[in-house]
Amino acid sequence: MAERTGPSRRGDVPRPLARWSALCGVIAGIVLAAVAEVASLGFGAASAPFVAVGGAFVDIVPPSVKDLVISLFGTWDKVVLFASMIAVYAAVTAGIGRLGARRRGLAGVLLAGLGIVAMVLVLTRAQNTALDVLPTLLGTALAVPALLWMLRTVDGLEEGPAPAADGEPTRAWTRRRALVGVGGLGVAAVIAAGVARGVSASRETARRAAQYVLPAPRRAADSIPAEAQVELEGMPPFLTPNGDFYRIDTALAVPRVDPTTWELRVHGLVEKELRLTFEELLAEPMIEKHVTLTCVSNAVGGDLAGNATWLGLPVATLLERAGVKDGADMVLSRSIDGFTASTPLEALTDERESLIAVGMNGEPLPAEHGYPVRMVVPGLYGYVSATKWLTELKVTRFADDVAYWSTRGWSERGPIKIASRVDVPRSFADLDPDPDGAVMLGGTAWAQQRGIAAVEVRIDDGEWRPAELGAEVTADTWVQWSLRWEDAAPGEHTVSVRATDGEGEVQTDQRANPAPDGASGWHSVRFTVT
Ligand SMILES: Nc1nc2c(c(=O)[nH]1)N[C@H]1C(S)=C(S)[C@@H](COP(=O)(O)O)O[C@H]1N2
Ligand SMILES: [Mo]
Repeated sequence: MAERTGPSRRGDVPRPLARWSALCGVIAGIVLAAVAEVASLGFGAASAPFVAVGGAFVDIVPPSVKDLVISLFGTWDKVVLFASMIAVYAAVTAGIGRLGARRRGLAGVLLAGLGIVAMVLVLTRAQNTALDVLPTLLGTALAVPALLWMLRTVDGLEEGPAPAADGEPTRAWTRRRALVGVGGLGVAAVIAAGVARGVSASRETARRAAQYVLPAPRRAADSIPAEAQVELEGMPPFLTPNGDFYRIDTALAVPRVDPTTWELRVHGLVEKELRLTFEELLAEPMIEKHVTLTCVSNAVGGDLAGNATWLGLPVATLLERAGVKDGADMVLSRSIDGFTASTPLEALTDERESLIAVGMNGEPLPAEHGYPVRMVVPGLYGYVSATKWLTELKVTRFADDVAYWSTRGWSERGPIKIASRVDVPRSFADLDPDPDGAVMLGGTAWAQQRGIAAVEVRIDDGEWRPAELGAEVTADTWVQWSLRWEDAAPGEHTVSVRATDGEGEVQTDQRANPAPDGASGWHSVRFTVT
């Protein structure tokens, strides 16, 4: 075999041994993660080390990185994060293993150190208790001896020429046995980790299916007229189905909140502190509203916006009951996972009727969207208002408290900017004109709280033409638009769109990035008329 002929040396470790040792490091890393994954099934979802390390990473990355990742990968951000973490983890553990070819003890110490770092990060997660370090501790406690054993085994492979003596295993035999042992351990660990992930995913699904009966609203939302939906292939549905609703949050494991033990605490600058159980909340008079949520990270033309019918209790009801003290100007809402949002007090007490929501499109909130209770505040970006897995409302002042994203470079207030986008055609699509030589264009526009008064469309460098608007349902929902372009000339074109809100403000063409307070600029799409 080639690797046996001339031992090409790096340091004094033969290259094949270096490769074997690196592989041992990677497998020991997998053992650590797999044991911890399996053990974490008996603990909280955020006790799995990858989830905790990823969560800590999300909390410390600068906003520009978050912005970049979301603009590149949208709601795939979490998949990208996990894939990068696995790549980094494989590289680090390979390095540890490689080092172990010469210094076995040091490799063991480094791997243990890696486990300890993960344990510290597990402890920093808001949902975790001290017990949640146990899965990682167990994983580390098994991975270190496994690493030492593997390193010893592969080292034996390189120890001098070992001609087969009588009754002595041949070199080939030893090699095969080592390969089976080390490889088998790796395969078993991968399978165990996969099964554990699968079990925790199916638990998620089972939990999602756990339903309770939502109370009937004391005041139902207006029914949505058919004309709200522009009938054009490729247009999004006016109401976004729960399964298609964009999801943006810092939670790598969806927090598991048990409604039977859930409690909402209202405190801070109030006359009387309140505590409300889930049962008590469901007994409150609920109302229903159509509201379009939008993420501040949404790029021009992006799809981080969704429209749903929400069922909930007006936040104002609780604030009134608690009695807000003079001087308060903000409510800091807190999630079970430690996320916080700073919402101006007036947005929770004025006529927009912000909700403590329990229902989304006629169903209990899906786990990803805040089960069992979240906030829905018309007119403000999600990061300053739409706290999911809500547990606490602290009445306070902007001068005294800072929310999660505001400490990471985002604006402390986040009113939603006017936005409009082209949904049909998609970029670089080919459009066939109809028999009369026309093509249909369509899209969506929103300016929550002000409403959309007009949408204009420009083709190439032509005049702005008024688009036809679908029925406006409320000022807090998006509006669909369409334009029939007569005499569409064959060839390449660019369509641009801009909206005017209910207060007469025309959407600016001034380009701004999402950070620190939302993107602006006109959306354009290039397409070809065939
Ligand atoms: N607990 C918690 N709530 C959160 C967030 C979060 O990271 N954690 N993200 C907010 C942001 S930035 C947005 S845009 C909305 C998105 O809500 P959705 O995922 O239901 O669409 O949730 C908000 N609520
Ligand atoms: Mo967001």
